[in-house]
Order: sequence, then C-alpha cells, then structure tokens
Amino acid sequence: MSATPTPPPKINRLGLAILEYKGSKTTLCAGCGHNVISERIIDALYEMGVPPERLLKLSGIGCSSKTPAYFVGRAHSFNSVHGRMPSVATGAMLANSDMLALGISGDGDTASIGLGQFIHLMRRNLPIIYIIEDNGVYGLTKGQFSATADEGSKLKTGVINDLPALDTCALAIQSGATFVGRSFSGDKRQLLAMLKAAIAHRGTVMLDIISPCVTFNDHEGSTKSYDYMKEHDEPLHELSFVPHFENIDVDYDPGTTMDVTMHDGSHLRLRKLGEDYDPSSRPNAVRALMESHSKGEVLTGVFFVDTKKPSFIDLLNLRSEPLATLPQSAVRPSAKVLEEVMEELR
Ligand SMILES: Cc1ncc(C[n+]2csc(CCOP(=O)(O)OP(=O)(O)O)c2C)c(N)n1
Ligand code: SF4
Ligand SMILES: [Mg+2]
Repeated sequence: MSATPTPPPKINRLGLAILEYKGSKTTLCAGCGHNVISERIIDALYEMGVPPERLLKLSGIGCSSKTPAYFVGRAHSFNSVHGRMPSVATGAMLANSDMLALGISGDGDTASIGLGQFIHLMRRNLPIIYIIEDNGVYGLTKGQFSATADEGSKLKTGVINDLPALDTCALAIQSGATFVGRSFSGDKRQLLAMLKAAIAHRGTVMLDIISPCVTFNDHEGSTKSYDYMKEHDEPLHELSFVPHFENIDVDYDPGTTMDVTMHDGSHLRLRKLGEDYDPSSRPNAVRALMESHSKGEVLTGVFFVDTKKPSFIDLLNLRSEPLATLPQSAVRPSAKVLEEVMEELR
C-alpha cells in the first residue's frame, strides 16, 4: 500500500509559509491576551503577504512590549525605553519611509509615562500601526492600575480605582490619527479584519485592543477580564476586509454596508448592526465613545477612518529611498547652497 502524500505547505502570495512569520516562543503567562494578539498579527501579516524584511517592529516596556520577539523573527526590531517608542518610530520612518512600522505598546506604556509622546505621534499622522495591548494594569510590575482602568473597577487585593479612565481611542481621534479602532483579543474575526485594514492604511493607525491579564486582572470586579468583555463587548458593525490582490466582485448592499477604499486599493467593509454609523466624522466618533461609556458598554469596531489626510512623510516631501542608500549628492547641500546660507547669516 502506498503512503498518502503529504500535502504541500500553504503559502501566501509571496510564496512564504506561515512559519516565516513566527518568532521566538513566548515567555508570557499562558492565557495572556497579548499572546492571542501576536497570533492575529502573524495571521494578518501572512495573509496580506507583507515581506518579513519590510516590517519594522517597535515597542516600549511592559509584557506587551516584549511581544515583538514572538512574531516575525526575520523583521527589523527595536525595543525602546518606557513610553518612548513614538520618537524612535518617527526617526526610523524618516530614515526609511518604505518600512511597515508596527508599534506595540501597553496601556501603562502609552497612557502614563508615554502620554506626551503618544499624543504628538497621533497629531503627526506618521505611517505606523500603533497597538495598545490594553489590560488596565501594569502587568510587568505586578498589576497596579493603569490610566485606562475604569473608575470603580477592583484589583485582586480589593483596592478600588477612584479615578476616571482615559479613553485612548477618543484621545487619538481628537489628536489627529487617521484610523482608530478598538477590539478584543478574544474576537478573532473582528481583530483580524481590523489588522489587515491597518496594514493597508497609510497614516497613523491606533488600535486599542482589550487584552486580559490572566495573572493580575481577570477576576470579578475587573472591567478588562474575559468574562466582562464577553458580557459588555458592543460591536459597532461587522467588519470584513477584501485585500487589493483578491477579487472585489463580492456583492454588498450599500443600504446596510459601508465600503471604505484603503490606500492600496483594498476594501474595508462595515456592515451595520444597529444604527447608522459614519466613520468619517471625528465629533461623531468621540460622541459614540462617550455615550457607550455612560451606558457601561465597551464599544468595539473602527470608529474613525480618513484615507485622504497627507501623512507626515508626504508633508515633509521626503524621498521614498532609504536615507542610508542616497548618494552624497542628494544628502549634502552643494558648496553654492552653503555659500548662500552663509550669506543670509552675515
Ligand atoms: C522609566 C521607567 N519607569 C518605570 C518602569 C517600570 N515599568 C516597567 S513596565 C511598566 C508598566 C507596564 O505596563 P503596560 O504598558 O500596561 O504593559 P503590560 O505589562 O501591562 O503589558 C512599568 C511602570 C520602567 N521600566 N522604566
Ligand atoms: S503578568 Fe499579565 S500581562 Fe504579563 S504576561 Fe502575565 S498575564 Fe500577560
Ligand atoms: Mg497593561
């Protein structure tokens, strides 16, 4: 009897198997939401056919910021200091704007020590996917409340948080980010579609992904636990994504579904689940978020998209070639130009 032949490994449009998108083995706690987000990032990069060497992984400090080690081992990577990833990302993208920048941060890394850098990144519209793996605590330093913890939520020790939470999505929308959404690590479909659309966007994408910390914040009284999210997750719409390299002739009803054409020609489709929602208005997006907070819901979905605003790279009129490969003639002012500058200063 002849043995059944092994099926060939599945490959993406670059001819790469999913193994090429994996990284080191995780050292995070089993069940941590951050591990699930790494898995979805691997799926999204593989399915979109992103060349591993085009990816630039960036992070700050925290359990979340360790995760770039656990996906796409062949990519470029920079683990910066606490809350300072945005300035490193800005420098890197100015030096080579052809990279796909993917920044992984935590709620502590972003909303406490890194808040100033975060806001300025959002207002510049630098092309980057900025992900907050949001568990409401500083997981790495043993579970203190972060600034995204909801007022009234409880630590394992019984301590109640008396301060109001910062909504990083509302902040990003108000500050100028051009693609802003919230998802939950446990919602595989929604998160994957959102990540793929993020890859297709040219500008600042800010995704706040609720990612339960099973060790310090998954108990009763927490508002970032698996149980709480299962009960309070309120999807704004159903997301689907058609990449530019796939057939777009999939029918949709414009009465119930909004189609957003992304920068690379891909399509993000938002099928309404309740009321009409227009993701092109910043005031509406912030209002929807505030209303959902007052109802005690966790609204998820893509709250805001603007595919027209020029990115920071466009504004600076930078060349797309990496700085390191430009000839001297392109990076050094000529003697004549220098002489003119000196003349102005005399
Ligand atoms: C300058 C500085 N201050 C404080 C710390 C201590 N510290 C390390 S990680 C962290 C918070 C991490 O929280 P978060 O970003 O939410 O990541 P998580 O571990 O929850 O994924 C803090 C305060 C540090 N490493 N550096
Ligand atoms: S402490 Fe919390 S955030 Fe850190 S790895 Fe464990 S479960 Fe994840
Ligand atoms: Mg955290």
